Amino acid sequence: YHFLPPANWMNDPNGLIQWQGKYHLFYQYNPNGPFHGTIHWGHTVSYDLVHWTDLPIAMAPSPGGPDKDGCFSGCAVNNHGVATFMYTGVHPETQCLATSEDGLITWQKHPGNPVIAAPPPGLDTTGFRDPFVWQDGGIWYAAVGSGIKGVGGTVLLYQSADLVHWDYLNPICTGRLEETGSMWECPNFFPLGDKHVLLISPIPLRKTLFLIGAYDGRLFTPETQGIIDNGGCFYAPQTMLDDTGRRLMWGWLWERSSKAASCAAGWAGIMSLPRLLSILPDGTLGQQPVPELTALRGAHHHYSNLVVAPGAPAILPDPTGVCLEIVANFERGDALAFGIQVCRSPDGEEQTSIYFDGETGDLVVDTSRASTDATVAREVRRTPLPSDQTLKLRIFLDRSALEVFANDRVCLASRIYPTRADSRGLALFARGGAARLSSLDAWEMHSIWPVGERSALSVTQG
Ligand code: DQQ
Repeated sequence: YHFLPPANWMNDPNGLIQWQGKYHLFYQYNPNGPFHGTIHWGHTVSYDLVHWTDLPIAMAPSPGGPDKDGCFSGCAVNNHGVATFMYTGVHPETQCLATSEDGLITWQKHPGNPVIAAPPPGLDTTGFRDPFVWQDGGIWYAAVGSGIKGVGGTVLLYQSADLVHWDYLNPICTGRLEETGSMWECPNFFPLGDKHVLLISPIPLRKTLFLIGAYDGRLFTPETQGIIDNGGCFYAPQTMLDDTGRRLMWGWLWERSSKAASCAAGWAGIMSLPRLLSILPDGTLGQQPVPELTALRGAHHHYSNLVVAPGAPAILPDPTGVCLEIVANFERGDALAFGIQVCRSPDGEEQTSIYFDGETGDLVVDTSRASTDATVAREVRRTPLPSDQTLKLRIFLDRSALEVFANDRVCLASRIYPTRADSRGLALFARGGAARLSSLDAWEMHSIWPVGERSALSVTQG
């Protein structure tokens, strides 16, 4: 029930926009294989943020053009009724425009491309890509991902009256090389509540950060900072403001298996579920799955008021499966750690553990026993979870994609690759004392694809 293309390679979400009511999701796509290369923009559309319809490829590299070696990441805006992409051409990195006049299906490259031909003169940059554009007071602004050699990642601010002619203003914000890396990919910059938020995907961190702070129209001063998702596979997110004023975010869930495994499967990369962003009372970033996803709930199973004793995990008779949503409310009691295992084989040889570690105060996803395949990533990932005595887990298991939300604030996304056909069970466990499960609701999830379509995918990995 996660979006992915019918075949081949996908990476970053691009060009998110709601257009005449429908949500359009474009994405970095290689139609020539399940590996990064010959980057096009794939395209899919949804009425409800849940079900997606594949549309033809939106953009391909133009031989001889500034994007001849790839149409890299960028965004979409509504320019007085004209749908417009701003994106990066590579070798060298430049910023380009494309527009559509047929409802976002076909795209015409701007004859004046590139519209920004080089980074600002005098700046020794480590990269120059992934424009994120917004309008304020009738003026267009673009934030372009970059870095200054020897200094750190940065976001360069430009302004324009018409999206075609751009003036460089200044770096909005610059990080320290030792802390936040040398190059900030895929910036997103937007107001949220009474703050501004900057999302960055820094090289070489292989994770995405949020910075929350104040913006004076030229400079952004961060006040708080954190990791958006420390699960180890969530990268290059993009956000959009929808017609109801919600700030929605999708990220790329990259593979944690080998290139050979992707080639054998014929595809690589999954889009995260759409997440709703907010500023929490303590000033950090809140993330929740969008409410629309409840439309996928099928057969329902319910448990309440169970004591989870320390020792051997308590196996739940139902449901079993690999496409589930689970909402579990726990009270900690005197347990040191407590949570749920998913994709558990009856003998426990394969299992993925999701739990609260009361000793460190972390939400943990432990995939170290998720698979007997030694070629896939298997590890313990954690994120701080400010908690009183209660834990609300909201788990979206979708074959190899696992997204765990806790207490409506943090999320860990993982990729898991169980090998056994019977790794389908659920179990509850506690360590060091007993916890209490106040309630658990689990749903077998519907597919988002019409019956009979995309059946080729279901017989391969994931
Ligand atoms: N992916 C794109 C770049 C971006 C990177 C290339 C982030 O534009 O910087 O496919 O994953």
